[in-house]
Amino acid sequence: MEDNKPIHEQLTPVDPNTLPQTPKPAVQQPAQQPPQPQKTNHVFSNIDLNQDNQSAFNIKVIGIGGAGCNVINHIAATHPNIVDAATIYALNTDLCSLKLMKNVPNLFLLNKEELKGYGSGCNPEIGKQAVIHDAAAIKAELTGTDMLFIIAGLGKGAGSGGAPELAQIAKELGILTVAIVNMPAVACEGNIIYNNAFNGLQSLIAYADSVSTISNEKIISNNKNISFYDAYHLANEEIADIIEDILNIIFKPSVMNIDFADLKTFFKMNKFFRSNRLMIESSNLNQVRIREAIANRIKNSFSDVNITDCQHAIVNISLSKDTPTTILADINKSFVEITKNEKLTMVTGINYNDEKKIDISYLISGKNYSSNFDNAFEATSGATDKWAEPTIKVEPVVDSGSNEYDNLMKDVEEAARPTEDILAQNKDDKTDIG
Ligand SMILES: Nc1nc2c(ncn2[C@@H]2O[C@H](COP(=O)(O)OP(=O)(O)OP(=O)(O)O)[C@@H](O)[C@H]2O)c(=O)[nH]1
Ligand SMILES: [Mg+2]
Repeated sequence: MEDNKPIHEQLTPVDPNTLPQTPKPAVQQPAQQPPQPQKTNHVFSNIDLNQDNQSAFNIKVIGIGGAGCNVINHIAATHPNIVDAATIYALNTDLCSLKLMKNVPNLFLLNKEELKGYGSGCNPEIGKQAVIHDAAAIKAELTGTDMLFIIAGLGKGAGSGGAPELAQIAKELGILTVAIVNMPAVACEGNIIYNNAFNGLQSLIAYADSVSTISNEKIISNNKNISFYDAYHLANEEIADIIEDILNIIFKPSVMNIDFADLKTFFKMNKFFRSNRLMIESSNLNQVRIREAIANRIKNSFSDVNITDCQHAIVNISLSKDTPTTILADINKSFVEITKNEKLTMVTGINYNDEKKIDISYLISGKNYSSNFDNAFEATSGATDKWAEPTIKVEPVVDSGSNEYDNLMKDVEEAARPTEDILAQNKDDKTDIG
């Protein structure tokens, strides 16, 4: 009997196609996702690292007057880093001075129409009027500039009168303006030149954000028997180095970076500054050695800006990779001791070098300038740990209320022919100056 078959044999095989189909669960469609970024190519960046420096910042260096032009000529010949980073200009009322320029692309003869390239005859008023005459062209050229360096020797016409006018134009355009000027040696050039320089400096500090003075007198007394050529060469080199160090801060990235904004704050807050660079061997470093090195560099620099009690320092340091971290505190302590200001703010930039040395370039603020540099930086008892109070001297060498001053001013008026006379005379002169 069929029924006696074991159960499993009673079952007839079933064709699976005949079985009713259980509905398959609907395949879950993924929710609509926003397109996924492609990890491999995506970058979040809005800068172009290949952009050249000049287009990142618009920086100009203008030399005005004979000394200013000489510095620009020196920069063109010896400081390619400055030429790469900034546009350089030589401006003068004196055509002969401009003819001496080599590889300075921008040469501008001030008030060419009326002065005819004859110069300003030691008369600052002529220098001033020459810039005013060409103010529209200068303004157009300076528009869009981020930072302007004005370089001049103060004491005669074009520089003393023209540099403050340039600074005024730059100020109106909102340009960060830094002037580096040579002050004359009274012993070599006399009181008239010194008074012109003093008045020029007073006008300049009214408009420029910050000014550094380089003293020709200090160069001469620091280097007895130096030749005239070498003295001016040293001054020109010191000015070029200051510009190069500032441009390095703007353009050279560091691991601990100081930037354009730090510089802007520094220059906006401080009417005077001085700047130098120095190198210290990195072996056997200690705070005394560091302070001695910085103090000596300050003492030997040609600036006569008084830094006692100053508020700010910007210090850019390149050090070997094994330099201990204590170096920063040592440098800070050194500046505090030298300036005698415990509240000194030091903004520091750090980079590395592969040599056993520490390169330091610093900008240090000054409240004033002191023509009496010997007193200002005379160390007491032969050591540089104590500093004598400087004699601050921001006044004409002759007291402005005295008879001596009145006589001096008469001399000045006689020595410097009045502007109108020169302009009138030049008007009749038909010399073609090209
Ligand atoms: N360091 C340095 N200082 C200079 C140089 N030439 C002149 N000086 C100084 O700068 C002062 C001004 O001189 P100049 O720049 O020649 O005068 P200027 O502005 O051209 O004036 P004018 O010739 O009257 O238009 C002088 O009294 C010197 O003390 C130079 O080549 N280098
Ligand atoms: Mg001149």
